[in-house]
Amino acid sequence: MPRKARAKAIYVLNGPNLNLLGTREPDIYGRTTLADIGKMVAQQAKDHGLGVVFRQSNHEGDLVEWIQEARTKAAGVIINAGAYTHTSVALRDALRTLGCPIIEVHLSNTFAREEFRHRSHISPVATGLIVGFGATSYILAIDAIASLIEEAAA
Ligand code: CA2
Repeated sequence: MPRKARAKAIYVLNGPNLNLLGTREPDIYGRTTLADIGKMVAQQAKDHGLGVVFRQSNHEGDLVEWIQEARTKAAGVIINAGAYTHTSVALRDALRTLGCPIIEVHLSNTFAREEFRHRSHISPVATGLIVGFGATSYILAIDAIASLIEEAAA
C-alpha cells in the first residue's frame, strides 16, 4: 500500500525580538505573547483544515534556512521578519524562490511609524500584506492564505 502523502503546512516565521512580545512595549505591540499567537494561529488554521509550523529566531540565517525548507514543505508562508523586514536582501532573495503564497504581517502599522520602517524588502516579493492589527494580523493572514490555497486548488 502506498503511504498517504502528508498535507503541506503553513509556515509562520517570526524574526528578531518577537520572542519578547507581551513582556515589553505593550503600547506598541500589545500584551499577547508569541506563544499565545502560536496557539491562536494553530486553532485558526485547524478550522481551515490546515496544519501550521510556527517558529521564531533572532538569527537571519535561521530564517533563510526555514524559507528554503518551505520550498518543498509549505503550502504557504506567513512572515513577520521583524526589523529584518527593513534590512534583509537575503530574506527577500530566499522568499523569491518560493512557489507558494507569501503573506507579510506586522503587529504595528509600520507606515505610521519611523521613516525607516516604511521600506520593506519583503513587500515586493509577497503576495499580500497585513499590518497594524496587533495579534489579529496573524489571524487575518491565516484566513487570507487559506483562501488563496483554496482558490489555487479549485
Ligand atoms: O510591527 C511589527 O510586527 C514589526 O515587525 C515588529 C518589529 C519591528 O522592527 C518592525 O518594524 C515591525 C520589532 C519586533 C520587536 O518586538 C518587541 C516586542 C516586545 C518588546 C520589544 C520588542
